[in-house]
Amino acid sequence: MATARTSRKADTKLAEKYRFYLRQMLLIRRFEEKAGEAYSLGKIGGFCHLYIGQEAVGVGCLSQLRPDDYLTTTYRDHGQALARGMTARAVMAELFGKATGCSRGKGGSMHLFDASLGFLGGHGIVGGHIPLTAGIGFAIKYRQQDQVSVCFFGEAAVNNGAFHEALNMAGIWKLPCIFICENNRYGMGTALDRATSTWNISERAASYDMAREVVDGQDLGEVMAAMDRAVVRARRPAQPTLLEIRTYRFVGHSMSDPIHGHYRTKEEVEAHRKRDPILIWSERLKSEGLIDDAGIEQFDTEVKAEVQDAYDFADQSPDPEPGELYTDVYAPVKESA
Ligand SMILES: Cc1ncc(C[n+]2csc(CCOP(=O)(O)OP(=O)(O)O)c2C)c(N)n1
Ligand SMILES: [Mg+2]
Repeated sequence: MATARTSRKADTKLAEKYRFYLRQMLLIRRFEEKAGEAYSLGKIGGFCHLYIGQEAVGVGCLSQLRPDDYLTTTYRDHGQALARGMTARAVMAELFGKATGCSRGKGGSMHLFDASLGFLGGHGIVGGHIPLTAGIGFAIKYRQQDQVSVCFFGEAAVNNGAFHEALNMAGIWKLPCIFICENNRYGMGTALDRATSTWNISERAASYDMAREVVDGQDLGEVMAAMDRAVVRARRPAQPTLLEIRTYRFVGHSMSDPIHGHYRTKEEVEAHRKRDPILIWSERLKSEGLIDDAGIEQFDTEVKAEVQDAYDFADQSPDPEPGELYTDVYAPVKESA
């Protein structure tokens, strides 16, 4: 993990970071389990797409960004919001549609947003946000800055013209963009529901002038390394990248979709669960002597408490005032006197 030449101090810092990433993945897992529970109890309305199984993608990619970088994502956005530093309270309250949520209760699960974190949504239209990412990249380049513009989307988005237009322009204009395809093998509601390993997203983008990598999305170390390379390429002078990160969601597409039995078998899901990103990273840290079972247990206890606190906070928070229908969610919140 650390080379023999790195100092003991640097080693400790790295170890702390690696443990923190494990904690973040655990936080996302427990948060999503609680969100599923809250949905079943009728606390959350509308759609709710969980990130269980894909945690290493969000945590690994966002671990390589600076605070002033930007990202956009899909409706499957809770995990990335937490990994970017949004509090569990702000996310859970948004899921509950409460005034204390990150979008003041007006966005819900699919529209998490926090400009102060460069987290520019949470978008419900498949592929619709990919051109926004190119636009953000263009703005960065126009202002001669060195941030990067990152975008997460599912593999079904490559059937959408917006994907091709955005990647083409990003390649031509050399925009500081990183397009992250979370290839979880299923895009519900598309004609390709049953297609699995034949999907090769990277090859479908072969004509665009950018770097492309295929990455094992269950291995946090692999995700971090690929994202590190992409970020180095994207900062000035910019070269865009398409990362096809292969992963798997362990639960249904949304709360109305069964885990298995409809378009995938129980055996298939069980086989993928063996490559749980949290287990893989835990084993790696244990084998490096960076954590033990008691340490992992302690993280789990902490994040469960954090998630319970978020749930209670969301449950007890007020609904938005009716007058909020006429206000701009992106306008700064007025300080109360
Ligand atoms: C333009 C558009 N068409 C259809 C839908 C309905 N829809 C919602 S999610 C989804 C599947 C997307 O799958 P994928 O991009 O692989 O992401 P995943 O859900 O697997 O994370 C579809 C077709 C939509 N939201 N937007
Ligand atoms: Mg998919």
